[in-house]
Amino acid sequence: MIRTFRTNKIRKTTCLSGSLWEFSPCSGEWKGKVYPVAVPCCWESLPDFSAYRGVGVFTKKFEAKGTIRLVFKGVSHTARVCVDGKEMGSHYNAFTPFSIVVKGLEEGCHKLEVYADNTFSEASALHVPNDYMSYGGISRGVVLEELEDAYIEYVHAVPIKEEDGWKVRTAVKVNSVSDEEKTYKLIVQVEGQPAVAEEVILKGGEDVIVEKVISSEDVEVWEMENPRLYGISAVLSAEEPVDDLIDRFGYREVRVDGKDILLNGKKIRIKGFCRHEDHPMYGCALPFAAIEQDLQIAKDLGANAIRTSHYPNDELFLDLCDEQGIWVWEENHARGLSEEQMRNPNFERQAEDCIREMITAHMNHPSIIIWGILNECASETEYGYECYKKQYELIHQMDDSRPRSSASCKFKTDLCFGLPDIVSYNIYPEWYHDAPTGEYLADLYNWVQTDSEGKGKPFLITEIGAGAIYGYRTPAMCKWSEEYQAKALENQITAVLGQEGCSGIFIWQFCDVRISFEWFSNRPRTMNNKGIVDEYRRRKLSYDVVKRLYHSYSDYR
Ligand code: ADA
Repeated sequence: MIRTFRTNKIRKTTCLSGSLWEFSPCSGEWKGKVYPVAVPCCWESLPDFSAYRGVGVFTKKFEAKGTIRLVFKGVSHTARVCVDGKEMGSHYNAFTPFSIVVKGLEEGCHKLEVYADNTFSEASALHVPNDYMSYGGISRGVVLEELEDAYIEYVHAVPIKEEDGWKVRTAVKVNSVSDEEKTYKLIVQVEGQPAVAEEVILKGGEDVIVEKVISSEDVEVWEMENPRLYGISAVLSAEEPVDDLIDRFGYREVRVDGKDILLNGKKIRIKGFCRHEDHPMYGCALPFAAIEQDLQIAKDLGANAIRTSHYPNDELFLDLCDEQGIWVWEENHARGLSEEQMRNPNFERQAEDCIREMITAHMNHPSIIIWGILNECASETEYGYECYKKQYELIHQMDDSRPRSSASCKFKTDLCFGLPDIVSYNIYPEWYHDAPTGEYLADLYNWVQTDSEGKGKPFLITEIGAGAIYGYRTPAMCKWSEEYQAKALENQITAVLGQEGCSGIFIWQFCDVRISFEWFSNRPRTMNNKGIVDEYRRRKLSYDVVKRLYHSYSDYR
């Protein structure tokens, strides 16, 4: 399963994931041995590979003829793709999609080999030993598309609210896969509105972006209480229809007004969780039902928002958030990189590629209300400042319809608060230090509002929490016990949601997650144990505390 709805009626697509492939490790004790595996999968889920770091090859046979496009929603973390033994392309980063066009295939059976690599080296600036696991494998869906001479890469729809009503800014990217110049008709239609037609002259091998602003009438806005989604379709025709693409979007406006974040004009109060894509049975390759179950649990807890810490998520998750009116902070991939790590020669390109791929793929999701970057990176140094600045500018160039932020842990030394639209902090009073949350937070907030360039901007707590080992209960209420975590969260949530001027909270974190075994810190079980549920989604004592508190605050301020 790739999306929760049908994306093509003309283009022929076959889902290559959701079936058995062959997997073989390229090094180690089991080198060359062939295992059947259900893709998507992380090889850590296979009994022989729970700690394999290296390269592994996934093989699948497919039938095709002519020009095809192979779409990969996520390969962890570096992919090299071969068809019939010939290398066709490569991609870095587990958490963003990519595609590869292969031309001139003879009719018949062909062999696809995907070499996935989860090793750490200078070549990988973002996947580094860290407080979450970098798994190996084809962790998201794979689709085979049969193409004619041109195809539609994306159809973007950005809702714009003006005094006289709603409009949609559309952009359709059409790519030629032929050697000849051809003329096409492109028809774009927003559900219920008149179709817009345009002639497109496409030179061989080139691409064009066709932009239009479409006025909309009788619009229902997308909001938590009524997450109304609209379809947008693009159809490309020559004498006959050649290709199409269907997507969804929502009419909603998110903007910052002084210290408030406004959604459709209402001041929101975020009651959220930071969530890693992680599961003990599936690694980061969560099946659809497991993703939906996480959302059910989050909603039961009274949450209205999820932060996709610390990378772009599977689109199935975003589809479900769109459908259920859940707000999303989506961020590019980076956690806790020092200035030295940001000086890795690959850092800038890999981080910017991640932003480009994230926004291009996820532009239409109404659930995404904030773009985040560079969680806890070197925002206290001059060099770090330049990196933050470039990345914020890149986001703004690609999408000026959403506010931007980044989760800082640099306290009063952060140099970057002049750059984002929202000031966000990760803080751990009552866990890494014992200061009472209320006093600690008030002091930080006052500093931001008086002495920093974040003055007058909205303020969010993007992480707060405490660790608890599932099942460890003691009347001593010491750290790592479920009792301590429950008490700490009670104090933390009450203080954050009671702080004047604060737009909300993302609890760290939804569930316990596996960390890279190479990363050593105060992490019993080689897990980050700050989940409200453990890795199997079993409730800790804090569950009822969070649920009571989250349900007691309204979604708007
Ligand atoms: C940081 C970081 C998280 C996690 C958390 C913790 O703030 O952003 O990824 O490591 O700390 O558990 O300490």
